[in-house]
Amino acid sequence: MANDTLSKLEDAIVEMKADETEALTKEAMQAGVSALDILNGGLLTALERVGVLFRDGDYFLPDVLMCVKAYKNAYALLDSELKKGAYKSRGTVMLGTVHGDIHEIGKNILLALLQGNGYTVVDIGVDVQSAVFVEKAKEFKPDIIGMSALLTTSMPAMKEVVDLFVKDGSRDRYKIIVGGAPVSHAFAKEIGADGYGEDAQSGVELVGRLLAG
Ligand code: B12
Repeated sequence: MANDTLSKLEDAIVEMKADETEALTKEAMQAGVSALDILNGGLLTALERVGVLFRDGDYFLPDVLMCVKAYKNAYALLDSELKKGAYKSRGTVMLGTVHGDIHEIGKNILLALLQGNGYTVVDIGVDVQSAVFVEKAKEFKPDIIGMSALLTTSMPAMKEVVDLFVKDGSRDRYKIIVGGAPVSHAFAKEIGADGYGEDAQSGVELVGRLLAG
């Protein structure tokens, strides 16, 4: 029954039925499915399918935007659940999507899970100029800085940010982590980042490990 609702929800996102996703999400929540399971088993699986349709030329950008709208209607109901957790800040994480890149869904999921796990999160947005990461770090004094990139063309900006911290002399004050579909462990190492998370849950675990020293 719950699985059936999740697969209907997945289909509704892929089929751009924004008006149906809210009701289906509520239905799954009422059936006792956790927000994280709805996210992983309905919303993210839908976006994966949308990605394949887009890559194969079956969907165009306006279609993807309609799917994202349908996704957002569902996600809005899960957001506050994902952020619920014991509060007493375990540390501050600053997150941003690098310059040239406006993809924000992954960053926002990581943000919600980090908040739900008791971290204070500062979101500096998308398409963030490299120098702005350094400026904002001085302002917010995070323990960890997380960068997201979804485009192979925006990945070099991650190295630019790390290099700017080195040039500024403040590299050792922060742990820097990276993520996003095209990013990898090897890339993180190559650019001098302190870690890579392949999904939001691994990101939360990575933050925990880095803060534990
Ligand atoms: C939705 C989407 C869009 C939306 C974005 C809406 C928004 N508000 O974010 C719109 C329509 C705007 C868009 C635009 C474009 N897109 Co687009 N988009 C996608 C799509 C379908 C889904 C991305 C997504 O949100 N995935 C779901 C999230 C949850 O996954 P995620 O971001 O990877 O995040 C997870 C992990 O990676 C990790 N994570 C992410 N960040 C971080 C950070 C840290 C620190 C850590 C630890 C972990 C972590 O945790 C997350 C949760 O598990 C992908 C295809 C795909 N399947 O990936 C294409 C895709 C990323 N887009 C692509 C392209 C080419 C574009 C455009 C250039 C298209 C165009 N011709 O204009 C533009 C670029 C605009 C720009 N300058 O950024 C390509 C990229 C190809 C490449 N390798 O470079 C893809 C792969 C599609 C494809 N198959 O060709 N896009």
